[in-house]
Amino acid sequence: MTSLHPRSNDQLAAIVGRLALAIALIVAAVLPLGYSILKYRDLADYLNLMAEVKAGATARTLITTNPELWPYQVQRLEELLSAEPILLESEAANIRDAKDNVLAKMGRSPDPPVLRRSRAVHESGRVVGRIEVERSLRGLFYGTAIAAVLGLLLGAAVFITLRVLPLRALRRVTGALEQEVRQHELAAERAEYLAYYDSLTALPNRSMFSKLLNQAIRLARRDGKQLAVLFVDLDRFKNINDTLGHEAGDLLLQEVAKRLQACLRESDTVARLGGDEFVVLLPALHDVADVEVVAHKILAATGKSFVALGQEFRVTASVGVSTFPKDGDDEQSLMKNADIAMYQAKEDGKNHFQFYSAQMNTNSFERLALESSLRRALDHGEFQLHYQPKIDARSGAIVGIEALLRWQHPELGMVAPTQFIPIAEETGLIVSIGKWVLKTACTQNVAWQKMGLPRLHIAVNLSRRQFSDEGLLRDVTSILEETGMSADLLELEITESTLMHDVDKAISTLKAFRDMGVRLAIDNFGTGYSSLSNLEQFPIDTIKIDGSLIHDLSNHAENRGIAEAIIAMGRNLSLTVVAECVETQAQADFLREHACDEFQGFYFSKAVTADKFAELLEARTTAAEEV
Ligand SMILES: Nc1nc2c(ncn2[C@@H]2O[C@H](COP(=O)(O)OP(=O)(O)OP(=O)(O)O)[C@@H](O)[C@H]2O)c(=O)[nH]1
Ligand SMILES: [Mg+2]
Repeated sequence: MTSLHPRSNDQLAAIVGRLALAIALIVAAVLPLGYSILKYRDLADYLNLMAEVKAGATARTLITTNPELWPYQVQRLEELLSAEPILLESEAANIRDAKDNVLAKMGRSPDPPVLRRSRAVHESGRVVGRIEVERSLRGLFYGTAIAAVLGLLLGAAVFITLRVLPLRALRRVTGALEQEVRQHELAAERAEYLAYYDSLTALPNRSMFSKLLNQAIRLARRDGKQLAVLFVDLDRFKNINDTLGHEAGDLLLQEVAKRLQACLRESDTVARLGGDEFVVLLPALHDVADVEVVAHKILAATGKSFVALGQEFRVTASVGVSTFPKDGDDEQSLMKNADIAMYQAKEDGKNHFQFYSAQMNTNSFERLALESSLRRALDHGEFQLHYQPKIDARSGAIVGIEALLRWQHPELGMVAPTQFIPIAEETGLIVSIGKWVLKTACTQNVAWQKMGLPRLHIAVNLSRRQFSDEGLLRDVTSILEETGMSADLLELEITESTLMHDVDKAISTLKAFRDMGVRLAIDNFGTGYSSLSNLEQFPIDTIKIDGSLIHDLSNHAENRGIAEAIIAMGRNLSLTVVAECVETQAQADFLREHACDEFQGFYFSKAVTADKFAELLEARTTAAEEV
């Protein structure tokens, strides 16, 4: 296909033209030349014949005549000549004697140039004279001239035919081929478009962005300039798809694409990486402060309301920024770090922008490492449960247990739950980890009872994801069956924020547990989600005052007020009120004074292993018996 270059077409046309000219010239030359050669030959043959005939006739006459007398017989000779075929006007015939003198002549001397042919006349074996026939060549010249004109005309016709027709055919063929080539080019352009552009928004895609970014990095490096990469991800975009449908989601993405383009300069690039994720390149930055201006513009542009399918709604975006050369000097690190910064912006509450910092990377590396080892932790038996006693505020006896998850990482040592629970929650691993916790706690409690230790209820924490997991009720039921622990010995602790997430669903789940006989506690109570008044609607047995309130009891009158109110209300609702994180005598005294039911905290005991807990329980039981 590439051989159909316009230049090669021109070359072909030139060759055809030259060939046509050569053939036309040959035709133009051959016609007069052929004519003149043939005519000349005819003429020469004719003159030869004439001379022959006349010579024969003359010789016959001479047989009866004495050549010596010839000069006197001119009359007779002329008669001889004219007795032969009539000469044309342009022809003449002569009789010459042996000395070449003209003896007799017939006809007017023809106009020059003249073609002559002669024959010797013999007499008794001796040449006695010659017969000469001549003819003017002018006729031949005129004929040749006419043939030349005709030749030229024919040559011209040949030239035109040979030159125009093949070119027209060539043009037809090349036209068809060019069309085919064009179609191929269009298909190639389309393929290139699909390879480098996003079909939904018509923005450049990841591959195109990668090219542009690499180019911009090279230029910035050469010119000693900076550049910025901004990752833009819409916040809670899934909600839009879920509530308004995928089609509205698509319209929104298209609108966001337009708005992003509109708030950028022509030299900037915006691309769609996929889903609700866009990326912006600000090349050749003079000042990093300019990035903030653009980031604000992006947030403002996405934050304005949208109308889709007749409904008005809003979305926000989170933006992460990395700059060259500070945060990375190649495509990969700039993209990764902008992504990390964007993640951080999401973590920090979304709807804002965040510049990358090296600290984030450490966090995300750690996070990544934790995530992958967390996946193996269950199979490798790296989880343990520690048990913390709940103490009766008045008697000081152990009246309950809380099972607390610990992760003994093979390299990192003990990993705090605050570090890994959010990851387990996000990755969904929490569901299987949660089942393990439940089963282990129940098994352990049953084992202690078999050892003759008191019958205590054991509390297990449920995370938000576990609580909303469809299989939770089924799992709890089967674990109780498997381990043989009585349902009334199990207490499930759910945080206040989990309950408030979807109140109706929470109430129905809690009721189902209540029907099974399982106890329910609200954990971390008092951190501000629910008002005390709506506590009534939840079928619960226990509220646990959040540790942060207890911690600041002595310094904050406000906290003391809240704690007092919680305890009072708990009593009103006949709930058991447990104070978490009790660490000092003063805290214990205050709580006891206000009739808090149970304590948990370092003041009595930290969370310990199963063996230690058994010892603790045994010691307390013995002490109580002795009293
Ligand atoms: N309508 C539409 N939705 C898409 C498209 N591609 C991906 N999505 C959806 O976009 C959502 C992107 O999810 P995320 O950005 O991870 O989640 P999010 O809901 O925006 O939450 P955050 O970003 O964490 O605030 C997913 O629900 C995808 O199903 C698309 O082409 N059209
Ligand atoms: Mg998103």
